[in-house]
Formats: sequence, structure tokens, C-alpha cells
Amino acid sequence: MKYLVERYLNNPILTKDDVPYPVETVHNAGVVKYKGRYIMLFRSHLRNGRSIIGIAESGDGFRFTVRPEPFMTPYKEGVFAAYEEFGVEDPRICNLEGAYLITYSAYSRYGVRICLAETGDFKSAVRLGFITQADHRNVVIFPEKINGRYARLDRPHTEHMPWSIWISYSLDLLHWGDSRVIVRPEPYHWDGMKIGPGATPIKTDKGWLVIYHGVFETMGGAVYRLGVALLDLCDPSRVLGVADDWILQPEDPWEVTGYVQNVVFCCGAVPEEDGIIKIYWGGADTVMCAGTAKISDLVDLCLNKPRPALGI
Ligand code: BMA
Repeated sequence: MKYLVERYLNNPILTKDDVPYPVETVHNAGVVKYKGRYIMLFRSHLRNGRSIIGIAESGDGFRFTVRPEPFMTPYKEGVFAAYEEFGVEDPRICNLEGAYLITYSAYSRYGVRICLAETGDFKSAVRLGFITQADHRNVVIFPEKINGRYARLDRPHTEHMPWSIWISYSLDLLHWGDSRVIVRPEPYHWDGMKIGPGATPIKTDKGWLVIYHGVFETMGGAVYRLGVALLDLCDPSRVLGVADDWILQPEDPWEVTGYVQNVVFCCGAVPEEDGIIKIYWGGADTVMCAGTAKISDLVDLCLNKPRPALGI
């Protein structure tokens, strides 16, 4: 059966061999258009197993050139050093009011939390602060204020319910609250074990399109797939539809085997003016891949073939 996401013929688009400094993987990248070019912030494992963030550029969104130096490495001083000593991972980029905001996972002996950084030129980034406590991952910020407030999706961990997608609001991007859960994993479904926001939400005429990852546990280990949900434009805590079908699963050899087998994991997507979206995903936590889809097809899937958002 044909999927709604068409894989780029020359996948993988970026591997460790394209990186001019020693790394073991290239994956889970945020991507954004900046001055007519595509900027990719990608995660790489070093040989000690900890991660850093590199930067690559492209004119067409598929053929990327990696810059000679990493973009972000764990901070060495002060409060940032304490909370990212084990590495920086899975960056998302949001163009908001002319600034480029980067949210990434900071790992340390105290757990994983999300740090907010900002850049205006992609030459360097300034860390603004941690915007979650420990045990949060996958923060994506909406690219505009909604009803006077900034909004974000994230995925706290908890032992008491399956790991779900939450929404929170802020007046200053640093202090967040009014949080509520909006989408839970669906029991015995492809996303039954846990879910998390992927790319920065995409504004469409029918709602905010959210690409998320969902995980299913098998006897052979966890399988990471991608799915879509649609949120109300004026009140994104209102879920208009979560598609029952996944839109992408590990199938290519570099998605099925690698550093972690059976993983497609999305941190970035770029909507184009012609109604096509470029979707980027890490394959098996090892390489970067890309594909395209019609935005209207993804929106229709959410609306026409929904599954319950919060279950019973
Ligand atoms: C998640 C995160 C991702 C990773 C995925 C698959 O928990 O660690 O960064 O891509 O697992 O290993």
C-alpha cells in the first residue's frame, strides 16, 4: 500500500561520513528555512555515547553540507553545565517573531530536561534557560502566540499513565503553566506504549498539524513510527483528530538496523508554499532521512480516520 509520505530517492540524506569531525551518528534533526536556505541542526553521538548538535545547510532541502564545527556542545560553566554534562539531544527549531528558538534535551545526572536557546544568525546560539524540570522531553513551541500567549507541546514522563502529549502556555517563553494532557497513547495500537511531539506544529487552514512519534513494544524491542494529529487553530488544547494510521514506519535498511533498530524519529518538517511538506527523520538513530507529503493529505487523515485522543 502506498504511504502518504514519499521517501526521497537518495536517502539517507546525511550520515556520519558527511561530518568533518569525528561522530558516530547523525540523526533527530530540527530543520528550518532561513534566508531562503535550509538549516539543519542534527544530533550526533560521540564515541563516549554522549551527544552533541551539529549544523548543516542546503539550497534544496535534500543535499546538505555540514559546517566544520559543531553548533552546540554541552556547556562547561554554571547552571547549564550542571544539567547538560551527559549531552545535548534532539533539537527542534521554531521561527517565532523573527527569532529562531531552539529547544533541546539536556541530559545530566539529574535526568533529562529541556533547555531553550535562541539564535538570530545560526552562527551561535544563546541559552535562555531551562523551561522544564527533569523528566520532560520533546518540547515543540508553536510558531506564533495564540490568544496572547506562547504555547508549546511536550511529553512529561510519569509512572502513573502512559507517556502522553501535553500542552502548556507562557507569557515570556521561560515560565510555563496551565498545562493539560491532550493526546494519550491508544492501548494496543501502533502508538500504544508512548508518544511525543515531533516537528514544530504546522499552521494549516483546518488546524495545527502535529507530527508525532509513537512507540509499540514487541518481542523484538520497541518500534518507533510517525503519526499525525490536528489541533484547533484558536484553542490548540482542542484536538480535532488523531489519525488512526501511522504515516511512516521503519522500512528502509538504515531505518531497520543501526545504533537503535526500528526507529524513525522526527524533530523537523518544513512546509512549502505549494502545499507540500518536507519531513525529516532520523533512521535507526544513525542517519538522517527525508521525504515529502501533501499537507492536505495529512490533515484529511486526521479528520477522516481518527482514533480517540484521550481514550477511555
Ligand atoms: C527516544 C529518544 C530519541 C531516540 C529514540 C529511539 O527515547 O532517546 O532520541 O531517537 O528513543 O532510540
